[in-house]
Amino acid sequence: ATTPGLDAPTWPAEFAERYRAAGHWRGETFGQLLRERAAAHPDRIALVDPAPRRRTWTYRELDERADRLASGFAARGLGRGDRVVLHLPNVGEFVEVVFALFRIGALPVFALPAHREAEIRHFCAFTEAAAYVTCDRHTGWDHREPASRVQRDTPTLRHVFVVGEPGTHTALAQVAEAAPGSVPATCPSAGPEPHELAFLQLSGGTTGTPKLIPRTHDDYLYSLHGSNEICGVDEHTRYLVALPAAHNFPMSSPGWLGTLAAGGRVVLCPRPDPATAFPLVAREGVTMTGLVPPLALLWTEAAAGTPEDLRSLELVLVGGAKYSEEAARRLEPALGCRLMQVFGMAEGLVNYTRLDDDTETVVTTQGRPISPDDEIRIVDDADREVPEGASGHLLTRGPYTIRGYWRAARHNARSFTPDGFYRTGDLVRRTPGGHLVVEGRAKDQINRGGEKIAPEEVENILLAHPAVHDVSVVAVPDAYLGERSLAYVVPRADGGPLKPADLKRFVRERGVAAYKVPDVVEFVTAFPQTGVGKVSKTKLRSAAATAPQH
Ligand code: J2J
Repeated sequence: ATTPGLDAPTWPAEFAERYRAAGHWRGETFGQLLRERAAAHPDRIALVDPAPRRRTWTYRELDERADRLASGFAARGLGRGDRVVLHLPNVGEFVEVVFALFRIGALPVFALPAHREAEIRHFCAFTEAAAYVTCDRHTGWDHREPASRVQRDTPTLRHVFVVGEPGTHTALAQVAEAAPGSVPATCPSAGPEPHELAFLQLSGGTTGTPKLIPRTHDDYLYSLHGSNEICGVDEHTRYLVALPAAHNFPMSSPGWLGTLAAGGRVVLCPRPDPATAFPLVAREGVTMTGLVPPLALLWTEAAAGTPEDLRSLELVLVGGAKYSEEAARRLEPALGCRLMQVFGMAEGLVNYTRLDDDTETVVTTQGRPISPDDEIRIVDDADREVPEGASGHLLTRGPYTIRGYWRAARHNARSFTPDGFYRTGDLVRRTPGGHLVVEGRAKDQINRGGEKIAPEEVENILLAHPAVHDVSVVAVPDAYLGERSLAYVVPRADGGPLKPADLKRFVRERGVAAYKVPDVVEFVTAFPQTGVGKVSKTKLRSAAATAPQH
């Protein structure tokens, strides 16, 4: 089924009816949810942004700010269905803007703070974005000039809003400014319907450009309520957003949106390192957070020597990449809190270990699905079910897993089965207790400590270098990150001398996120081939894994 205006396949009517009848889809929108929370407990603190000076928002203030911004956006012609590329670090304005856009039915497109001009350019062009929201400077980067260049080249991009000093653009603060008497108490335009899109999330990606994931109010809210129940999120929860707020994990598992849905308190963390995060945990009484495995490792190691009081921490969720069993065993004693593993994906399906699981299950599995209506199939290369307990490709379908990417018909035919199962590209097995264990990956992707790299994207960049004849980018095991990226390069015979640093710089200068720059570049004369004359990534990966110098 495809809904007009949705630009993506959606759930067939019989599934939608089932999910509504089961009470999964409640017919609620994010705009309404915040309004209700604000009415129920207006003076409770919803949001804390600690840096550079501590700012707080009560539920009433957040609701009012979202309304003001929504009115300002609407006055500037933004409305239902318009795409708005959002490119902000963990600052309070991020949350304000998201709820303002939810309220007018405009769709945030969640760029990551690490993204640079090349990615932003693609998101704006591909989504035909009407606006781009960014900040003046972040981690030494000035975003305003790239924004001007992107706007110059993107005809649909009518607005650039900037948090901080706007330069030639519009200050976000000005959008929310009330011309006296002109701001209505509530947002003027009709809000979105619960079955409509709420936002576009980014896929980790296996192709040259990342695919966009269309999530609806109904389906995403269901995943939040489910996650809250499993993680015990309630009004006493204080959730630290250590990872980038735009990422699906800290947004929804249970994340800052889950915490707000439960009436809890969200504490934004500007950087996830222990030196920044631990004092915040202590000062703000943080009870819960979500970390990728390399950070969980850092936190575990730093806990012993810290003068900070971490006793408020109750639960740390770890996911995004495989967490080793021995690292998992050390977390609870070191941090004095519970561990939960989470295996999720922005496309939908999220698995958690449970609070009442025994330690063995928590440290050796990646959990089980949120919903009884999450359908799991584990299949072989020919899509036949493997024997129970054997490893195979994970396919999934359910009340919060998309049926197709946004405006990607050709790719959808490959990434989804005809009956609507999403091909996750993950290799898993199921334990007798029903938990999933992630055994590997069939998709061509590098998982660099939870940051996903599509080799094809990096290969395309390197192929544009005049001295490069051919290139293949693969993952190499790394003790800290889990995986790093290695680019095997066949230089052109007439290309002149070429050093690894030249190629790394070349990738960096294309204006892409730093995590995509190959960690290692190695020159070879030819690639191993598969039977059909294609480059064998399997052989390259095993060569990379066994070569001692990596
Ligand atoms: C192994 N691989 C994992 C895990 C994700 C919660 C948590 C994570 C994400 C996420 C998310 C893994 N062990 N515990 O969206 O809500 C790999 C798999 C998966 C891919 C999805 C959430 N947890 N992975 O990481 O969309 O390969 O979402 O298919 O970024 O990360 O990546 P992403």
